[in-house]
Amino acid sequence: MSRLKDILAGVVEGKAGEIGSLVQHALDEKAPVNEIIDKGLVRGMSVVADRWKEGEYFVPEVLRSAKVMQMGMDVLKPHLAGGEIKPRATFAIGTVKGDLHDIGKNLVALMLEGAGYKVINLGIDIDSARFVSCIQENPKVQAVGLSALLTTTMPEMKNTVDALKEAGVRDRVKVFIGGAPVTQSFADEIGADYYSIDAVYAIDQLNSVFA
Ligand code: B1M
Repeated sequence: MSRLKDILAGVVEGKAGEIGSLVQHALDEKAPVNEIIDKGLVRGMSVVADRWKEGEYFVPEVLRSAKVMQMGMDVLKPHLAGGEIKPRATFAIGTVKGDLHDIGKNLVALMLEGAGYKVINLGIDIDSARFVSCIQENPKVQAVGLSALLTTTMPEMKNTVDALKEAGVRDRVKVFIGGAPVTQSFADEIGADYYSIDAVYAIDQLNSVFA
């Protein structure tokens, strides 16, 4: 669908003034919300990631595109919301300490909301104590998601799992981890319950736990 290609191009080229109406037009034309995300916004951000890798894009271009992608997601948000339905479960998510990347984490949060979960989005640079206090303060939290995009911040995932154990709350929650450098073997090594390669997979995993 050419509208999705326009959305993809809008993210890549950072068209802040146009993205909202492009996404709205796609919705008006009954494009499925997941397709607008996967084939438009997320695919656009993958192109941006490739250009960054190739040295064609620098920080300002990447930030501009990230902002445009978020603007597109904001238009979709009401169409993702689970409404008044009782949430399947409460899920707390954050990017671990030292890590400021939040595009993928926010995407996971938004898509889980859309799939009927109550999501507590803690933000970025979240230390293990904050994850612990979130679980202690919110007895309904049944799952926690940790995001890391840097190899240097992955150890913070282990610190967080260890801190949950030390605080005696580890058995109350399922721990999900994700982010570009994270792997299943790393999840096994640090004692996380699930490794989610992407947002769609995270939804499937949570749905299998909280059927
Ligand atoms: Co950064 N950065 N960055 N960056 N950045 C990477 C990650 C990098 C791979 C780029 C590269 O060099 N090729 C590299 C990391 C190298 C490494 O450690 N191996 C890198 C670096 C080095 C850095 C800095 C150190 C650069 C510098 O300053 N010298 C710096 C670090 C800042 C910090 O965090 N302390 C930095 C800064 C930035 C920006 C601020 C410019 C910007 C972030 C803006 C923002 O997030 N608000 C940025 C960006 C955008 C990227 C790239 C280009 C794109 C990341 C992204 O948003 N992808 C990235 C290159 C790349 O990944 N190829 C790169 C799109 C997003 C939808 O995918 O985040 O993978 P992703 O999320 C996916 C899955 O991973 C998964 O689901 C998501 C959706 O499907 N997932 C989860 C993620 N979290 C999950 C949690 C879950 C489940 C699934 O819980 C249940």
